[in-house]
Amino acid sequence: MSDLQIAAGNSAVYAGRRARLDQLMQRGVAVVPTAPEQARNRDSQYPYRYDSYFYYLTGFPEPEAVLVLIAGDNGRSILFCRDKDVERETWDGFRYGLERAREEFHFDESHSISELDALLPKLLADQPALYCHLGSDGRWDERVLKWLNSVRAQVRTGVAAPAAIHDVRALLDEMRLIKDAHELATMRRAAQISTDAHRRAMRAVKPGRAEYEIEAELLHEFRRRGAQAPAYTPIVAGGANACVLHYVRNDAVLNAGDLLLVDAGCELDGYAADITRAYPVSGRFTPAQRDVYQMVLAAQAAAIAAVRPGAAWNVPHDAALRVLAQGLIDLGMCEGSVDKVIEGGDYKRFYMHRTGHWLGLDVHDAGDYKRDGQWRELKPGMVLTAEPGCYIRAGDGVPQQFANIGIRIEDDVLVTASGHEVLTHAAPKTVEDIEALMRG
Ligand SMILES: [Mn+2]
Repeated sequence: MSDLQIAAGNSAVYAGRRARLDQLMQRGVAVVPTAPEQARNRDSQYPYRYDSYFYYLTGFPEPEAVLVLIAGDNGRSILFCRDKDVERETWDGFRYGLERAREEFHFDESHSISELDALLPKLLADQPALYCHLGSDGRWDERVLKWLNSVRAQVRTGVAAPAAIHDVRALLDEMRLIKDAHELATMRRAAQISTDAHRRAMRAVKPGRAEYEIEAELLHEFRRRGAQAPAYTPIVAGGANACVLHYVRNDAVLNAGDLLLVDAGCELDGYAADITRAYPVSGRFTPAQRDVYQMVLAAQAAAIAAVRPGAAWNVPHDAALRVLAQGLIDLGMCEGSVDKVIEGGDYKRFYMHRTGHWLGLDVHDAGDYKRDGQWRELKPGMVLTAEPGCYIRAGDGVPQQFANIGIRIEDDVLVTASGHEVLTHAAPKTVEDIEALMRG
């Protein structure tokens, strides 16, 4: 399908989300801009990526666009976007233009983006509330304040300015937290492409290859299958590099006997997959690598088993942590009881991050983890990662056979009515499955 067909086919989904936001706002105006284009250097731009909130409500992929949603009396959805421009389209490609954008994306009105500053004060007049987001882009904040001041300047003519300003993200975060059928279908496809990319990477690994060669295999599979980009910079980390949590240089040579940690997922139609696997460069785990690996795998199994409706957010993390603490004691890297290792924080030398995050349009997706000071409850339709790890640096005074073992095992887990579904199960993760794939 072409981009045009995809957009047209799904516009009812986006219109439905706008209607839900309408209901949540009841009365007032929401203003949601897409992301600006970003210069890379001189005449080069970074590949364009729309704003996730804007895209969630519109499906509209072009830069220089703003959604204005009026709830309540005279409610309607308005898109401000770029005009048709034959000259620019010759250089940069197709633009929807006002008419076509309105029709295909089911808006009630469309206006040129060049009219935004002139029209916004009129649209805000006599509205009780403005829903927008402030505080992430200073120039945007300034524009919003100008519109508000321009309405306030007309107060003596009988026009009322919005009395309340709300963060529209608070409403949208809650909506985005529960994935709808369209989102889940997209995330399943993103997961499938990404698991296949990991299988491809596993088959390509051998001593003497460079980390970037493995990265190339991942990117090749993402793109070959129609994913637009990696959802984040892939981490391809051999040996000691795996103990650097955000290692992205990916330029070292893979050595026989080392482990390779690969954290990579694609972005498909806006949605991320996020998968980590660790496997031996030579195709077989050493006994020490296997011991640590089995510990992390057991911790991940405990975390995944704890994902079910009604469980608090921290329950999977705590479950993984208990398994890791016991494992570190058994391997002689921590001392004392499980409770002592956890309460004293001794495990943090080897496990310094948490066990997961929300996943969706953003890799670290929208949504609070606590409400009123309490970890929030999991509900069907939420998607989170389960990603315990263990990172043993050579300088940590550990037995030699454990030095430079860095392992993280990460899957994407959907909360279902009866428990959970692992969206990324097709990427091998048992010792036997990994070694068998690498042999083949
Ligand atoms: Mn992750």
